[in-house]
Amino acid sequence: MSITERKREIEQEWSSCISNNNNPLCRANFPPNFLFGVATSAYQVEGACNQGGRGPSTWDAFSHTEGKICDGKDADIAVDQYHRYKEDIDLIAKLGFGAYRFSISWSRIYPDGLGTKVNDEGIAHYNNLINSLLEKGIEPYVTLYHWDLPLHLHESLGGWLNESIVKCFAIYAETCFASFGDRVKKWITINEPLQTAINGYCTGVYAPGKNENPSTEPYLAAHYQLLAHAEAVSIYREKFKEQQGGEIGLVVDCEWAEPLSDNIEDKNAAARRLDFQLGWYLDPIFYGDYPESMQERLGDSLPIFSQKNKDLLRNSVDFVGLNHYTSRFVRQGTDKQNEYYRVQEVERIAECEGEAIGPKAASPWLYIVPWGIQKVLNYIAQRYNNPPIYVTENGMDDEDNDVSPLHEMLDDKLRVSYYKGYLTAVAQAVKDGADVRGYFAWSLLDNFEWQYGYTKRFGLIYVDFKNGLTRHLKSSAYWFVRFLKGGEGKSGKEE
Ligand code: PNW
Repeated sequence: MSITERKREIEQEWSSCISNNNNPLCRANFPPNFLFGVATSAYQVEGACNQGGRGPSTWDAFSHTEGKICDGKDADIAVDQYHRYKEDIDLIAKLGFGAYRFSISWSRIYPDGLGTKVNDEGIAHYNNLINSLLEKGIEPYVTLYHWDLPLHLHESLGGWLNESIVKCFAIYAETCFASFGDRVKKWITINEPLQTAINGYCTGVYAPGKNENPSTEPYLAAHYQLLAHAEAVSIYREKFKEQQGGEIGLVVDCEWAEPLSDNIEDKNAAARRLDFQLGWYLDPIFYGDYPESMQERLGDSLPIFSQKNKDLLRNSVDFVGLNHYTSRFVRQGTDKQNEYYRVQEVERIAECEGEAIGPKAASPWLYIVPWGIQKVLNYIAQRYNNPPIYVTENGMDDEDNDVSPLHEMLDDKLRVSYYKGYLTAVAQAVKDGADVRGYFAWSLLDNFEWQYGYTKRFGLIYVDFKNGLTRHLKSSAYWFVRFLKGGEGKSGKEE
């Protein structure tokens, strides 16, 4: 079947499903207690890399290595949220969001990661951030690890490839629970362990940039991230949960994999693709081991869980965090792109014979496919017995551009339509019965987009990097203001 035919089929299904429901999209399409927030991560926004006693992270070293970041930039200053957090919190409040998902920089708490001496200035910074959020009625959702590993842990132990990192993470997590848990009620251990495993240890496009052992290291790095997650959760539940009354989860990411045709090879390929993204992390947590398809294909390259590991992992989430941006058609085939796809024996298709799965955003991997998020949410609900889910990231990027005047850059019509489409699909998944409790837009503001530096802009708020990092609301920010107030959220900037 051609991509054009398959796409037409799905889009017909999708539009009839939407037109059967109350349009246009508005806040009232979601349950009254459904939470809306915005998200960022420490390395991408904080800056102040040598201030406040922070130790270096693997991302500092990586971004300072020539050729790793496409515009040659780093996040030494980023958008300077370390100093401007009050201004940014005022903006979150002005937009009307009820929650802010941010991450703690591990090397601000323990500069060398070893967990011997805590950095009080780091603790003080996050206390200020958390207290300022609470003063404005904004709930903190705190990620402990969003990719910025203390450099010393990489250099001395080999980072995520060494089992002793589990203990280091546990000490760091415990310090955070003890210091902030009286006020933080939602914890996320690790952000997207998949991206760390693949981009950090297979393709090497993320820190620490390893690609020498692509058929083994990603699986080790994933294994120790899972064990570190489970250890932190067990500490939280044993020592803090009863008194503090919070919840803890893991954030996974998944592009939807839609079989290109109804034939069994393509359906199996799509199922494997989901196993190699989601099942890799969620099967050990909900079912006690890696998916069978991974065990079969990876053999000895896939580490083995001891009975003790399995017991610790089992049910180690109070909620699932899902980061979702895009989708692909999938068929059985040999994708030569890298070892990770080769072993899955899947071919991912975004464009074929001039037809794409959806309109393109700026990042080469990001196609706009609103129906995909409904399918991922329903898939998680079905496969894992309907756990509580938060969409912890969703959004799209525009290309940075030196030519267009500011007012044009601010009028981000495509982003408004992205959010309308994806939120419609989330509301639909809720109606289908998925237990989705909240949704976080990525991102509050333009920031350091990893290997793309500052060339990609994901923000609801524009950051003017040439004029003192001033913040300017985009049309999408105004759209959220109206949507969150309960209006219809028509596009454009009318206020
Ligand atoms: C997420 N993919 O990463 C991260 O959590 C954010 O820090 C990041 O800024 C955001 O998405 C936008 O990129 C992803 O290729 C990166 O499918 C790449 C993919 C998915 C998620």
